Amino acid sequence: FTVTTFGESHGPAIGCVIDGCPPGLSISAEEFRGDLDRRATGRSRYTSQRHEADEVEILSGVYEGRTTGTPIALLIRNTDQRSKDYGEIVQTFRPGHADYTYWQKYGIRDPRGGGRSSARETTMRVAAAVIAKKWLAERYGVRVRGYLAQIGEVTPDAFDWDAVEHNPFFWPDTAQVPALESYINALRKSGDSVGARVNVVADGVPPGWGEPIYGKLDGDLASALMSINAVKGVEIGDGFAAVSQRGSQHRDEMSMEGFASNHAGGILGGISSGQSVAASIVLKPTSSILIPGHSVNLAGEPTEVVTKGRHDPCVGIRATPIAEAMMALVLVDHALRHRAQCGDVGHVTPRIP
Ligand code: EPS
Repeated sequence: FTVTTFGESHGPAIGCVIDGCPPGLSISAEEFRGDLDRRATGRSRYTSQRHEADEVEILSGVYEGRTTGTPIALLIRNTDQRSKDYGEIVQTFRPGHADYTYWQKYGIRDPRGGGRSSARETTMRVAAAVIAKKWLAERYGVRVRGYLAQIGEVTPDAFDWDAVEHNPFFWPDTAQVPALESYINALRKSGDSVGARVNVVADGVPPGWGEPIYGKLDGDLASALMSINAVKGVEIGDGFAAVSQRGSQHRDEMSMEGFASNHAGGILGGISSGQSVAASIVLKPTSSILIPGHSVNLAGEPTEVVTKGRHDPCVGIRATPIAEAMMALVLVDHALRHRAQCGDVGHVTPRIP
């Protein structure tokens, strides 16, 4: 199950091609709406105010509402792009942006804003993962869910999965939502941005997914999650907190009633243990801010950059569905690989619940 995407933020369209999806899965264009809306800009006051319809067209790989096993091509036309020359932006390297590295690599500046480096690209990952999530749920009962676990210095006081889908922050504590609203409003007024942490968990993953060395489940997850725009850190299970733990604390003891804890994040030796697969990502504060910053221009002269436009004060707010998508895409690929090599799971004992 592989996905490639194409398109630029300010081009005519974005899209993806999914290879290796099993045949027979029922899917319709309407089913993409939920997750695409969760990720989209302009759906609340606390994200970028670019208004995109994000309507999916299924171009191939689906016949009479079912996947055929052939490549699935999905397309979303950009409807609120600004294709005109970005003028000032194209002459300078915005600090913290990919402008400078793209220039050093390709020697070409796409005059249409962030182009391929824009988080707009993540739309197609979320679209592809709608199919992955559905197959994982139907075939194995796997559910992939995420939430915002920290924004700036604020962490949740309480945790409730039900709260997560009922506020624009994917925040697990409803009581804190008004405070978060004020926090983001003040941040926007100050012209600055802030980082965030997103946790993502897959329940129902059977033991056995992942490879021992090349293609470890945690290795592939780390790579997939790190590939999300603005991600600067990835943790599996306890992650970096393990530095101060003892072995007696970190190892997850077992009995036939189950695992006593899940410090490992559901992965041992690169292979799923049957526990929930848990990962965490940190997204940097958005680089597009109204506070002037020093940089250089194409002529090599010093310059000051202020990035105006329709930007997110915290890109992490919209990252929850993206993190879920990347985890689902890794899991579906490993599910198929495991099935191909070992057949279906569940034939060895003892099996810890
Ligand atoms: C983004 C900048 C903004 C966001 C965009 C991500 O776009 P624009 O170039 O239009 O100002 O709106 O996000 C999306 C369009 C999207 O669908 O996620 C960036 O620099 O990453």
